[in-house]
Amino acid sequence: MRKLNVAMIGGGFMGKAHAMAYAAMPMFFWPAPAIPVRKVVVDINQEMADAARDRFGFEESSSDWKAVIARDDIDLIDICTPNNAHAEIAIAAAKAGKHIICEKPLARTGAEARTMLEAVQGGKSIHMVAFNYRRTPAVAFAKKLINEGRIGEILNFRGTYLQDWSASPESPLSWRFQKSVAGSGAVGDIGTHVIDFARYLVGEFAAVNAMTKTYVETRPKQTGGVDKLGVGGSEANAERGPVDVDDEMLTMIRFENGAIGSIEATRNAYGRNNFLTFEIHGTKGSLAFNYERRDELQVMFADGPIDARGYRTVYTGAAHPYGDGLWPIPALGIGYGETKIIECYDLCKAIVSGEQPSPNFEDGYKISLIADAILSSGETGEWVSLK
Ligand code: SOE
Repeated sequence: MRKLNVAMIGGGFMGKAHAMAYAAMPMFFWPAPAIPVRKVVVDINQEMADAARDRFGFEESSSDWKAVIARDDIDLIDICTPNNAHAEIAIAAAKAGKHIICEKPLARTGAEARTMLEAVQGGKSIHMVAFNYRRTPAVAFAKKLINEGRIGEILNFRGTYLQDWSASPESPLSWRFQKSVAGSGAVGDIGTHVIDFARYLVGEFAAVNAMTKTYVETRPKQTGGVDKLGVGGSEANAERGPVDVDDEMLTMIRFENGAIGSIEATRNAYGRNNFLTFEIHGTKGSLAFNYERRDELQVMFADGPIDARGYRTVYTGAAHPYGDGLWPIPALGIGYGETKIIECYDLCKAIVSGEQPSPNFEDGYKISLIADAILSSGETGEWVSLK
């Protein structure tokens, strides 16, 4: 069986998720398309790289990503760094002919994403952007029902991504609140996950009209280099620094196929945790999904009996997408880890087959353009066309 030597750059929250997926993927999907080998983990801080090696089961650690990319024995570069490092690493990896998986969003802006897309065009790299939530079996099942025409023509998409880890003004000023590092706030960090859903399930965006808002203008400076999500990552009475990204976005959408829709995203919604949802209305039925109940897809088919009209719950299991590799009984439980394991499976399949997976850098670029359009419309209040 083919082996793929992985170099993972960044050993934080995402590094943990990806390392776990490399180890677990062949346990779920067998025969595996390839066996990922956790070869080397990179962090600019050598001590953190050593700790990540031991914790995440890599053979080696390094603080020099350029030297790692230059190695002949590495097949796949996995970019789990903050957003400002994505482009430089991905472009170098593409030049070296490596396959690439890059955490989302692909880049800070559409222009930056374009440089990454151009770097892989015409080359031999397989490339993927880690919008993992579309790989939740219930979401892939929604896609299947839509493709089969089971809810007819799509009229409307209503999506949200609501979290509350930054609702407190005491939640520290991590890189996620700094435009120079993150590119944007809620728009890029979580709004892009819903944009990915909308493009995957409905189609291309024609135009957006948005509102954006920053609620918390300063935050206490973070202690330590590791990403902190929520209160507790700063010293008491720490000096405060400016936030220069959005806390909330709300956008209307016109799709190219005539459907309309909306997306709301914020990390300031007290009481919401990973409230990543969509509801889609079609001419023959409707679908609704909430990641906080990710084993379930709500389905409504309009040709059912009139006196039993309403949503019903389908629990995903062996009969649904990826069901042959996951757990044998519906509702045993799909988690964040499973979405990353499935992502790893699809990436390895793509590398072995030579066919680009989705979402790839072209999708990541288009999503970045939509994010730019939302931010620009948020400033002017005008519709922004994506044609
Ligand atoms: C923080 O909002 C975050 O970690 C996002 O960056 C991830 O993409 C999301 O999956 C979980 O929340």
